[in-house]
Amino acid sequence: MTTIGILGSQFLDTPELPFHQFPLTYTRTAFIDALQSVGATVILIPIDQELAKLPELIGLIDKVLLTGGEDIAPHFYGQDPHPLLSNTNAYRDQFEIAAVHEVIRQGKALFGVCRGQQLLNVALGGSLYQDLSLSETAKLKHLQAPTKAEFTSHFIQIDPQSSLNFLPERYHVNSYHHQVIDRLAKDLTPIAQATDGVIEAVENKAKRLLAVQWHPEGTWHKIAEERRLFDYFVNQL
Ligand SMILES: [Mn+2]
Repeated sequence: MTTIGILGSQFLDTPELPFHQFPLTYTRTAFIDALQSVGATVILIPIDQELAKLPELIGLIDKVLLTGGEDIAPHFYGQDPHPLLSNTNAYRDQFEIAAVHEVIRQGKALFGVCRGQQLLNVALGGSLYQDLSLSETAKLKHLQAPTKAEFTSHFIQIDPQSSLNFLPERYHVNSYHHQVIDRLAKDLTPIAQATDGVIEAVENKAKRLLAVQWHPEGTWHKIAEERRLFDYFVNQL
C-alpha cells in the first residue's frame, strides 16, 4: 500500500469564499479520485508555516504530489514581479520548496502537476517566465481556459528514453498555464516539449522526481494513458 501526501492549497481572503469568508485549506477532488483509483491511500498535508514540522510530515507518507494553483512569487527565483504576474501565496511557495528538499533528503518520490513542475524547477534553482508573452519560444495557446480541462488542446513530443515511455511519443494534452520554465534547474532533465519548445515534463530518475506541465487530473477519467500516469506515480516511481 502506498500513501500519497497531497500538499494542500489555500483560499486566503478571496471574496468568493464560502463558509462566511473564513480562509480554507483544500485540494482538487479529482486528484484524490485519480490516486485512489490506482490503489493509493491519500492524505492531505496542509501548509505549515512552521517548517520545523516538515521532516515529521514527510515521514508519514511514501510520496508527495505537488498540485496546480497560483503563480510562484518571483523573489523565490531572484526576480521582481512583472505586471503580468498573477496571484501568489508565499506561504505555500515556502512550504512546498522546503518540502521538495525534505522529500529528496528522505529519498521519497515526488510528482508535480502544472505549478508543481514550475515549483520543482524553482526549488532546485531554476527560473520561470512570469508570463508566456515574455518567452521567445512560447508560441502556442498554453492557457486553454475557459475550455474545460477534460479536453486536450496541444501536442507534445515525449522522449522515448524517459520514464514517460509508456505514453505515445506524439501525445495530446490539456494546457492551463500562463507561465513556463525559463532556466531549467541543473538536476532536472526535460523529457517532453510542446511543438513550440516549451518544456512540458521533467524528471530526475535517481532522485525519483517527475513533473508534467499539463493536468492529468482533468482527463484521467476519460483517457486511459492519463490514468496510467497516476498508476506509474503511485505504483512505480
Ligand atoms: Mn502547455
